[in-house]
Amino acid sequence: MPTKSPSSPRVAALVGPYLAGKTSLLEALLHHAGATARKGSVKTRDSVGDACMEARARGMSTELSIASCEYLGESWTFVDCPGSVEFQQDGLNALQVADIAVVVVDPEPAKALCAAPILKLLDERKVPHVLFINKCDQQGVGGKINELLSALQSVSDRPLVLRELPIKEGANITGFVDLVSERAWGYKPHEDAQLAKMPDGVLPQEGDARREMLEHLADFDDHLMEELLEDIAPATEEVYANLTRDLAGDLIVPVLFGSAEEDHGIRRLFKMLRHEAPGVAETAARLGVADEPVIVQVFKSVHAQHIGKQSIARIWRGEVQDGQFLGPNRVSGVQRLFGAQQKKQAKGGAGEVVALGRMDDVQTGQALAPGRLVPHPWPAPMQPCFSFAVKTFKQGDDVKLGTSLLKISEEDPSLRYEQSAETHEMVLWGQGEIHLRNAIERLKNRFGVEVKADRAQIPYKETLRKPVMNQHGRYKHQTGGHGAFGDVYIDIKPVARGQGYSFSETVVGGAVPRQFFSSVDNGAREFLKQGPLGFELVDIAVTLTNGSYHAVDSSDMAFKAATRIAMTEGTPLGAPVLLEPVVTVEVSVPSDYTARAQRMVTGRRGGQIQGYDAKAGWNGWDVVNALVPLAEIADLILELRSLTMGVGSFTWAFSHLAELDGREGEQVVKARKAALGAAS
Ligand SMILES: Nc1nc2c(ncn2[C@@H]2O[C@H](COP(=O)(O)OP(=O)(O)OP(=O)(O)O)[C@@H](O)[C@H]2O)c(=O)[nH]1
Ligand SMILES: [Mg+2]
Repeated sequence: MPTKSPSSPRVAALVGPYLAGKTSLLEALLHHAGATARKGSVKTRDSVGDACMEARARGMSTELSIASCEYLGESWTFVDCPGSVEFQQDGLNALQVADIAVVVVDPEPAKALCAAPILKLLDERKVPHVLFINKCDQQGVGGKINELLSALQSVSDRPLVLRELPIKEGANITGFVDLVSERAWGYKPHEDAQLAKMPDGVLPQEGDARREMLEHLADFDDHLMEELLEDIAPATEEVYANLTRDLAGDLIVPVLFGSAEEDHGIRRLFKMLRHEAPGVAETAARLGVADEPVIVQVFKSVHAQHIGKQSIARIWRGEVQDGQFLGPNRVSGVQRLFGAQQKKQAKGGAGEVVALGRMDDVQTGQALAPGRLVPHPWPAPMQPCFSFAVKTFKQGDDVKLGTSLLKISEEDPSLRYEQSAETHEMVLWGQGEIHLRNAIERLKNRFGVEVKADRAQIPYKETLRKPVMNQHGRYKHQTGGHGAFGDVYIDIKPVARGQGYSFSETVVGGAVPRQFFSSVDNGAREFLKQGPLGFELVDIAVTLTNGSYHAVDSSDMAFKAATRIAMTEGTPLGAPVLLEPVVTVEVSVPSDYTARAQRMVTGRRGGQIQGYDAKAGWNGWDVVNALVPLAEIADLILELRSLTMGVGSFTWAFSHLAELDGREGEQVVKARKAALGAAS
């Protein structure tokens, strides 16, 4: 092949299911490029990726790791993304700036389904991607490769195009034949593969596999199709050109294999990326990046200790200098990243990934030009599906908790927090229990805030089922000097769900002077905060019908107090009933799991299926729509994931309040009364 002129720096995101070997692959790629003197390992906790405390402690990636290196005169940045479904957000954001994704998968056919969500997402967003089947050093992998490929094909909408044919000894893989150059290579432990003679037994298979590869390419190229029909061998250049074009257009998914641990197939993968991955200009065009001479895209924010905020950005076009104004801030430091290490540089050029210092007003997802923001679409963060109420151990830590939560949710937009107006708890929302426990560890490790976590309370409410008419309330107080006197008769009536509270009066003859109407209204409102069952009372109409007053002693306070007395005595007579929030849930699962997902929903108290349908644009997936009480979705994600090999997910939204009586209702009220008793 003719040597290509060095292209601008490119970005590859390493994605794929949990523990498939992405961080190990990063290590292997960096070592192959000569960027590390010694190859580290996730096992010995000295890999370039996963350098943060939490990842090391858990033995899994919990946030993205970025490392830039040079390979054969070209610059590459790898973004190693966590595989766990609970830590997906960083990967989703990295894919918004990557030229290509390398989907690392396990060679076990039974685990192919785990790659389904990421493959769907890449197709949906049209991100060019290749598959790297890792761990091919494992015993017996050679015997499973065909089954694996068909299992993977069943979860990919795009055709998987095998680029290499494994050479096997027994059931083990010992090398490969490159299907473009048709040369055979033998693996050597921790060294580059060596050119070898093509084993005789492989030749017929090689011919078939190459033909299959060319047929896939010919589906998108008439010239190649004609050549195949006429049995003309296409020129190697033409095959490469097709591979490059089809990859850039996300028409095909080339498949390579190897072992990150043993360094098998790493050079092949790297060279494939080098020759075929699109560059920054093509990616910017694919994503519709605005036509600005200088424009960068922030895809990750970090609050590093002693350094302050850093905005990690890809430079789409132009040059970024230290000290220049970008967006609303002046850049204070341009750093090149290599895992935990940073190297200061004066500027960054198109294609590079750099950390920009002190961009305090910039958020992840923003595109920046000198001195201003540039509109650029950015996908909304994942909706949280799991929560904990968090409370500091030390009382004085509350302010620190607030600022630290802001920082960790800036770092990971799939974490959210809110001070619940209803339960007054600080609620931390995220993608699952490990995600939240990890966030809590981060609060401690990085910001020194220790919190305890509990299941968040459900914001129950209550209403009345029967009207209470003509309820009397009288407040009379005499302690020398001015007395206090208020006297009211009110009707308390339930209204339709969702209508809220209203006040009216039908007082005749000035029995209660007009100026005290609002006192009665406010007295009732105050009472609503805590009804007879201990929760907010909703959907109630209060009417002041009658009363009396005292020319001197009546006051706003006295009428308020009289109303409170009427409400306190009257509402228990109105058959109070608990109301619980019910949410609409949209469960997304592969069709094989639809029936199980439906059973999971109907197995929950009050769970009602509303219907199910094919998931738009997701061939082979369904969505199940259901109504489920909020209390019943607290751990729904845990059950759904364990039912579906981790690939099922759901979104939810508040629907309505529904009456909760019977034993469940009684238990809630009992617990509430006990809590209120303990607090008073
Ligand atoms: N046999 C074998 N094991 C491997 C290979 N690559 C990775 N592993 C092992 O697989 C496990 C997970 O490796 P990681 O590199 O952390 O996987 P990952 O995909 O980055 O994991 P997450 O980011 O947490 O999803 C570790 O125990 C590795 O030693 C390989 O090529 N062969
Ligand atoms: Mg990892």
